[in-house]
Amino acid sequence: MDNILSGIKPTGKLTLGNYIGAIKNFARIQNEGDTFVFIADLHALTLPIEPEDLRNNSRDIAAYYLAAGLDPKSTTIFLQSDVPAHSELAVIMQNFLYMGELSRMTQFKDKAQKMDNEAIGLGLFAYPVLMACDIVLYNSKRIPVGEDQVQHVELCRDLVKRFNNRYGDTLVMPRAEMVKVGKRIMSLSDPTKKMSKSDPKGDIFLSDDLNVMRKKIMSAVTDLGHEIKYDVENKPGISNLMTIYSALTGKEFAEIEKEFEGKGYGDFKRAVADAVINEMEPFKKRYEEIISSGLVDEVLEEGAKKASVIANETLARVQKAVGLYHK
Ligand code: ATP
Ligand code: LTN
Repeated sequence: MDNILSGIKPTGKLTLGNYIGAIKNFARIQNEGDTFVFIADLHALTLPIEPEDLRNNSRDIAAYYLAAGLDPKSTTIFLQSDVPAHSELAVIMQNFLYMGELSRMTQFKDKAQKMDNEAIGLGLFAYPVLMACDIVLYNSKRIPVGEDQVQHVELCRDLVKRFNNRYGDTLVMPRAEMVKVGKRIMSLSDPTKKMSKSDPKGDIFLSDDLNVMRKKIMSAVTDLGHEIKYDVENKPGISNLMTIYSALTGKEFAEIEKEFEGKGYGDFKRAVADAVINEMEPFKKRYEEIISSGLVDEVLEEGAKKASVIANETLARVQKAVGLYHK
């Protein structure tokens, strides 16, 4: 069975995009291999963040993982910063990814573009180096992510190839995989933009009250016309709502089109809101119970211990391969 690994950076409140594109899927596939799901807290430091927010966001993500059904018995859940091998490996691997390719990363270009050139940290530029280390440390073959992260996994593949060519078969080749429906949930206020926790316009947050979620869906931007039809080009708003509805109910697009034949946007939005609330109500309840139970600390402590074993093995293998003395 192939090792599976993914992570989320605790930069803000999680969105319905994170839930559909990532978390819900992690829980679905966790028993298909040795699964590692972590909180990329070191990655969250690549943009300015208050210490208190970073701490709270990290704990929140762990609780959401558990609430979504990730089972600590089958999935190793941990904090990236609790496993020092990530940072140690990054210092080695930064020599095998190049400035040219790092500067072509879409995520870097997008984030850097919004910043003053003088204040872009080296960590933001080197983000994919650390991410590649996250992946290779666990001999991971399957990397479930949303569409925006595929480019980073591709770069990790380049690194693995380069490293193995130079030093022999040391690292396992990973591959990104995405959910069939929902790999890129769009903003409800601008369905041409990704729903993103760092650009919260048009987001549904997992922490929103259920009635706020309903309101946001009812006022989502829709398109000209009145037909419920999947057509991303001409009907980006309705197509996005159909994607959310399909991801949560398991219904195919054709089935949804049939269900709402002759009905209007209002009827459809009500059904989408019901589907979201159906899913979120028990999920949020579990989250509340977990947050107040003390379970998070326990799970993270156990997870870091388990993760360290395999991470340290890989680190030692790499140190030896490159010729670091005494290893
Ligand atoms: P940020 O805005 O801080 O860059 P984000 O909301 O894009 O964050 P990440 O932490 O980058 O979230 O993503 C966590 C996981 O959720 C990744 O696998 C990412 O691809 C996925 N994801 C994020 N946004 C969406 C979305 N709108 N639709 C589907 N998947 C998503
Ligand atoms: N960059 C990812 C978070 C992340 C990740 C990883 C995902 C960090 N390391 C390794 C998959 C594998 C993000 O922004 N979601």
